[in-house]
Amino acid sequence: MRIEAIDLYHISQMLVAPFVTSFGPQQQRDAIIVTVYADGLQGWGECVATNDPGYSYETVHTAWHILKDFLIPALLGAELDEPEQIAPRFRFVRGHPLAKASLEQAVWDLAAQRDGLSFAQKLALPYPEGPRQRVKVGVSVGIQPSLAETIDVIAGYLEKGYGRIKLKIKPGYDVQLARAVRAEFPDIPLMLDANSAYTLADTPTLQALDPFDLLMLEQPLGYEDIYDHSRLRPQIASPLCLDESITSLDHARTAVALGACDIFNIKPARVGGWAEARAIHDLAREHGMPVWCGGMLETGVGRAAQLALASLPGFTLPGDISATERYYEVDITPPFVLNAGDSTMDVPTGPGLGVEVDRQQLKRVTLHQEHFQAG
Ligand code: NPQ
Ligand code: MG
Repeated sequence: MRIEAIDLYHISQMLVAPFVTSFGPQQQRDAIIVTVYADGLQGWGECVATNDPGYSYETVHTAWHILKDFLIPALLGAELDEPEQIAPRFRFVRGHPLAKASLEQAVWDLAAQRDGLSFAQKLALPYPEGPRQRVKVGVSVGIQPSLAETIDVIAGYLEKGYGRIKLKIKPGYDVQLARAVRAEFPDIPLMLDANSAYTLADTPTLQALDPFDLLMLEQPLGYEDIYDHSRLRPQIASPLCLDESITSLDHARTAVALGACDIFNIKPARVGGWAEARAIHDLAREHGMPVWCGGMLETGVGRAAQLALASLPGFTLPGDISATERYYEVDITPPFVLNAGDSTMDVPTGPGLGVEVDRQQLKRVTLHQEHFQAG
């Protein structure tokens, strides 16, 4: 494949409800949609960087800069056979995994189309069992204005058929939240995500979550920390999951060696792409650790690729992948829906991502676009 041209679209969509985490509220979801053209085909990718450097240091603007000034020039005109060649080609740029992953996603889409495979089939080539056809999913609930509203919101999602609830917590909004939710819903699969809002000094608070039979506690400590998590883990009963601090296979190996966690949340964007995400999945599998696919409030373009990743055999826990209506009233792809009977979503089966982008809608939500052509 010769990479002939690339388009970037800075888009902005309203969320159906504000998404509040320990680092603040989000009402408007901006993202960058990427199109890569090669051999008469076009591949789509999504950069999940946000407006603020909260979850990651990357923002829509830093990602645009890194894409435009470094990654796109390194890709235009290149001859590539497989998407696994992208990460080595981008190694001259340190960090910026969210920017890198967006182009890698588009190249996976291209290569899968070329091979007449779905993204999931292409990713699952190393595994004799192939990809799953549907994947277990759950919903990630932001911090609500009150406990009563949290209970109502959870009840609404359970009614829609979601079989796993994740709640965001922060200091002062944790133990009483878990107690209230457990009192109302004694049996639901429930997990909490702190997005790095605590330190080891908060160990007593984190221990006070022990009685609530959590599926896991996600990223309680520093976003770059692995060592303190390894010290916390034997002191709490809740299985410990790392998100923010696993930004590469190297970090995942360190976490395994230190015994820092029981579970990985794998987000391809956070680790610089689907090849690295799959390698972390393989490492976890070798060590008998379950993994699940995290979410960044993706558009349908990103959601299709999340579903492909979650179809790999080691993704045994429900992912943060929800129906389109949980995020957007109208999206740039046809809506993804929940199979309410078993809290699953179907993995797209068409060639590549297997979703059609609605170009009219893309145009409507685009703030700024730029075209890059091989010289
Ligand atoms: C997590 N996501 O697992 C993240 C983090 C996150 C679905 O829980 C704007 C857009 C703000 C995406 C804040 C979920 C965000 C964001 C947090 C993602 O930690
Ligand atoms: Mg998280």
